[in-house]
Amino acid sequence: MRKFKPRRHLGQAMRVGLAAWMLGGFAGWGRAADPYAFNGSRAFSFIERLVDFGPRPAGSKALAETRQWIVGQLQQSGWTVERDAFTADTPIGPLPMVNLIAKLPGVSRKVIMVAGHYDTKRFTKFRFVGANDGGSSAAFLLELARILPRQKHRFTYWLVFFDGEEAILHWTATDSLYGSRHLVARLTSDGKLGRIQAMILVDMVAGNHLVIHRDADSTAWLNKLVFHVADRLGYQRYFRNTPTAVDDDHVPFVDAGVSAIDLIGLDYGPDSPPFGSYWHTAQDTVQHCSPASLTIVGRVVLATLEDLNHSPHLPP
Ligand code: 1BN
Ligand code: ZN
Repeated sequence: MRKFKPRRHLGQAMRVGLAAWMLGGFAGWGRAADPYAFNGSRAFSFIERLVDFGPRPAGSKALAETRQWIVGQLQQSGWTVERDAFTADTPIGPLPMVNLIAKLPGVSRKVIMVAGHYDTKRFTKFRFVGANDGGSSAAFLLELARILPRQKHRFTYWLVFFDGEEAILHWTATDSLYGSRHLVARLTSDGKLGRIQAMILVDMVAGNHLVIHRDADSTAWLNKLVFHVADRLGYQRYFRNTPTAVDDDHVPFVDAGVSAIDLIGLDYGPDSPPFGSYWHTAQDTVQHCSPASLTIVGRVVLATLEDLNHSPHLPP
């Protein structure tokens, strides 16, 4: 893996890493954490923090507080953050929504986007904290935000946190995907959509029992690449070549001609596949999430980004 830090920092990092490895090795604590690797435990701790904000539906005070915290984390990691604010026309009236776009310039102005949603579905009859559904995607992006600035990369990276992925009442073409539909419209009118070479969407990637089916609506070459990377890493058990189509934030991008893939862990909970019995219930809690699942998806996404950065098939 190519590192981006000056040699002085690398030397220091290596000395610290070596000392920690020796300490860990001698004490029998196993290998020290690689600072350039995706740390599922740290991502899991971000989920715990997000859940502490409580239910986070679009337009809520809790989501505004969550957003402020996310922006602080991204800025600490060295990203420039843009707020894409808009008013969504929903079945319960106009709601203020805000997508967050964190940017990290590369050698090229062409963009690789990694995205997820940070809102949780609005439920009135029970308390829904969305540890996996809404929490895992935001936490995943925050962990990536800590790693990517340390790596050499050809493309500009955008980490996008979508607001209003969830239906306010019942999922329809107009009551869902508010943030992604808005961003596609804005980038189209700004003439910037064509800069995006690939979009990788993550959703529900922390469930204890991780299974990612091949999404039939995703772009074929990206599916092929990501599932090939998962094979290479020995993760065939988790990335299954069983085509399943799910409406999610990648669809407005695919429809607008952007190459995009959805990595969504549908089998969340013991029964009722393909969605799992914890999905959209009070059972979507940290107890049903696992750092190991986040690590698996994190490794696959990081290795995919590495492949994309070295792909001769993408424009410079
Ligand atoms: C994912 C998480 N989705 C909602 N929360 C998208 C979805 C759309 C899932 C339709 C099932 C059906
Ligand atoms: Zn949901």
